[in-house]
Amino acid sequence: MKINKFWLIPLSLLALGCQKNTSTSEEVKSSKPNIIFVYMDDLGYGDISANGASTINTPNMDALANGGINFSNGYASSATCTPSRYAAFTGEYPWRKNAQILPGSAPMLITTDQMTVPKMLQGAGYETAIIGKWHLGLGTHDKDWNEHISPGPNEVGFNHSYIMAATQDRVPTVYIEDGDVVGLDKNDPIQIDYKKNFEGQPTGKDNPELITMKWHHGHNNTIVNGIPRIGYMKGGKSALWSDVDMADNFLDKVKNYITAQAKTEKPFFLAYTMQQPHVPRTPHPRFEGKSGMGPRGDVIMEADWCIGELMKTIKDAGIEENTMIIFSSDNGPVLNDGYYDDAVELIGNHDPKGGLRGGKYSLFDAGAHVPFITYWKGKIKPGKSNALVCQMDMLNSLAALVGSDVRSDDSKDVLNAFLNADAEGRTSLILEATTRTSYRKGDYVLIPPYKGKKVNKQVNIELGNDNEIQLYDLKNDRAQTHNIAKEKPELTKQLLEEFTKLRGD
Ligand code: NG6
Ligand code: CA
Repeated sequence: MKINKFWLIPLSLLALGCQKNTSTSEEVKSSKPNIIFVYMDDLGYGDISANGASTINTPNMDALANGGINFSNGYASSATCTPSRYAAFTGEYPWRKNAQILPGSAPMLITTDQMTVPKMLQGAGYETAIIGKWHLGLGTHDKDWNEHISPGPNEVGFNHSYIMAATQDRVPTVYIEDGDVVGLDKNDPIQIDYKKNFEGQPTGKDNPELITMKWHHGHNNTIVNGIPRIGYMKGGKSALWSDVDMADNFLDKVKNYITAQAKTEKPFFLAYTMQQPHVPRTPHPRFEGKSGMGPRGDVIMEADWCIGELMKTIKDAGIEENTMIIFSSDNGPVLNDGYYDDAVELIGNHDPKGGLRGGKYSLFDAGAHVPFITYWKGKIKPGKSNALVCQMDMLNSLAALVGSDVRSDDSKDVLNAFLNADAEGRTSLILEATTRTSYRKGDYVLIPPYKGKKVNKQVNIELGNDNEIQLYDLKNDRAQTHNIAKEKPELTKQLLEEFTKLRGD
């Protein structure tokens, strides 16, 4: 058969195009792309439509999932925020430090002599920043919020920080930029107390007439913007944030940072740590009522829009093909986390857990098994991966990527899995939920016996506690409905031994 010359050119172009799209891990190792870690707060595995959500639409998160690698076995280290963030940024298991949900007044958990992802990247020539939620403690025990607050993110590797100290439901309800409260009037100093109220200050508990969002459990201390919070705060009026503008505010800072950095020679690392869909869920009026699922659905749509804006910013700055994105969430989903906001009532058919068992706070899988996506236009070939990966692996994997020789014992170099959907991840992982730990090995997960209630009734989540040891085969039983510990005594024994050894108990 005669080859039609007409086809030769397009075919060779096609081949070139393919080549570009299928760079192997080897080719990109020791390259220094910009790295953006997009970290959601309490977003469940099933909350994005790319992972099966059908009543909620997340086109921009889906674009990352479908244009990058979407992991079906991606984990936070823990089922709550502080420990997960600790592991993600330090590459160390959080239970080594007994990391637990911190009050807004807590001193910083990461010590200034510890290695962190941003510090490692600084060493490799990166400019680094965090914009959004912090929740790893700030300063020391007796810090003064009206003075420069240190140590903070800037002392553990971030050249720039624009953060909220803890969570949206905890005081202080102010932004802190590079260690200083933004917009503070020194004549109206901030006072914070997590134990007792300041005299004469209204609270959610005593002044229901002043609140616009009703508390369900906890969250009945100082009222800010009509929302009763955790902890007591006095003063700082000119610095108080506006809840409905929080997403736009963080996004604005993110846009400015990226646009400015793109003009420099240096690569950058940006942790964009979003506050959604953690409580209190306060969508900007543009998104109010948009999901039909109440504020929880609305803020997920708002966050999705923010991610669309983030991608536009990257494209406009001309750095789309030189920017790697890692998208994930700090822990699994919860509906009622302390306020009446219709999350339970309007959930309909939506399953934030995506078929997993448990949720936030739980040792069952939905606690830490979260959306996990790596995206890098032109470098990462789109695909679905079932490799086991954890946010804690960022340290060793990104070090391998940028040619740094920093490594930690707990973090694993899963760079190949980050870049290639067919590559393998880690073989095992210890998971944590409110001080308890479990052991995932391959497709099995072992949960040792724990005393304590089986269900947290306030949030209506199964916690994973049982008097019996539990073993599940997630490959054949993703929903953890069948405890096979008795059917597989040898395997149970072997995993328990491994787990005990790894925990060092
Ligand atoms: C809990 C809060 C919850 C949430 C959580 C932290 C109560 C009763 N519950 O203590 O609302 O703030 O802490 O969430 O106060 S996390 O995502 O930052 O871990
Ligand atoms: Ca969280």
